[in-house]
Amino acid sequence: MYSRRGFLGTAALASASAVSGRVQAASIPEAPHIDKVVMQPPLHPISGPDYRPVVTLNGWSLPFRMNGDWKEFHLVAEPVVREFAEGMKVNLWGYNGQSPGPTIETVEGDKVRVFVTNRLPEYTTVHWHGMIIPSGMDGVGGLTQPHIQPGKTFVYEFEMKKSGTFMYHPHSDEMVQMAMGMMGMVVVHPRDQSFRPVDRDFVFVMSTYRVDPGTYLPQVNEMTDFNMWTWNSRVFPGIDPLPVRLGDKVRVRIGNLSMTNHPIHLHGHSFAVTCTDGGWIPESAQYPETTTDVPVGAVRVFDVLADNPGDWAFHCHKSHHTMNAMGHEVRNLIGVSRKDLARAVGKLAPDAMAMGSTGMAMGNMEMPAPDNTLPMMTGTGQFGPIEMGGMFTVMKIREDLARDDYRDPGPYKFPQGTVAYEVTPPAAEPARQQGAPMKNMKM
Ligand SMILES: [Cu+2]
Repeated sequence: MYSRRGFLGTAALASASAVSGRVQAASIPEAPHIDKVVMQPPLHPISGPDYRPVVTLNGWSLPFRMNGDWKEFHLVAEPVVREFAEGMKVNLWGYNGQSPGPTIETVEGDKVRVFVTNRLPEYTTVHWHGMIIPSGMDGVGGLTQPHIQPGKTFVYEFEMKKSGTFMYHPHSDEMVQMAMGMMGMVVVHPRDQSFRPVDRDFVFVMSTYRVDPGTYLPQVNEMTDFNMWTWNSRVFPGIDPLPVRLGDKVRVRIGNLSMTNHPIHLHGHSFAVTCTDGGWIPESAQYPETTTDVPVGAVRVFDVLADNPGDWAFHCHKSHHTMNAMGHEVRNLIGVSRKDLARAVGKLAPDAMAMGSTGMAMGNMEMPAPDNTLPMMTGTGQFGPIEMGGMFTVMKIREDLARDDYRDPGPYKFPQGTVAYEVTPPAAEPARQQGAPMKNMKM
């Protein structure tokens, strides 16, 4: 990667002809750059109205600077390397060192100026999904603006007319650029701090990739057969947990820029969807759920009272989406006699291993894999293998968390006597006579 100093110099030079008359090229703000894959601490506002900042799973919020009464951000579209989970790195396109790009966090009524510098090998634009802005700022290449050529910088200027949760992504060679991971979230806090305040506020965007085992680049022409189901371009066990203090009111903002819907499910609680990319849902229209479907090209935000301590699975309910690189060519062998199968296969291939006749539970038996891919089902909890992948993480609700502490609190210490347990069956087989009266049962 280039150094920050070198980058700023060339960016200012390259963009001199592209910026509008209202802004001088010399005044382009610094473009912060992060390539860490863990959630960065919330970015508390340094000026303007106060708000409780969001945290981005495995990501960060983009710092801004004030220029008069404008909030100025600088996005740099560029190739990045993203680790999906330990053992797998993928060459993606993103913004400011990461894919997805940083969350852009502002306040309702803010005047926002976003500089976009293109460091990709092809042109791009940025579209502001769900935001009410002038047509010429909508970022649809060819329709509302010229495409941003490589090396050039464009400026988007608009007022944040309404609060809520929105997304950004290119509207320029869209199929390729979205399949390469170019996307991010926009959070606009209400100007009135008493409007539906929460204690913790998480945000992430869902995207999917097909990265064949042993390769490092997504297949951008893939339409349906993806094998990497990601939250912020991470898969279990690489997705950050959601640490929550017992009793906190928690907001989770979920964007979907993948090519299919994801029914997102939280264990141990019921929640209400309070906001979409269209705006806040009136209280009278909210209802309790434990799973909410997030359609393609949409945002769903739910609020939940974290009143049940523990380690709570939080995941997409399509079971194929909680797996990593999975071959779909596997035969279904459930119910097939393992002995017969082993004998039949053994004749053809003496070294073959018959497996999966009682399901696919493999426990710790991870087989040797090609370079740069991930086991289909993986991860270990305090009681053994978790056997998940893809869109799965854990909301960790603890009594003893400090207010702004987002560090992983480790596994839950279950109070004695609260964990499902094994019983020892009686020594003799219980009688199972059909229709026999209970009193005749011999124990
Ligand atoms: Cu899903």
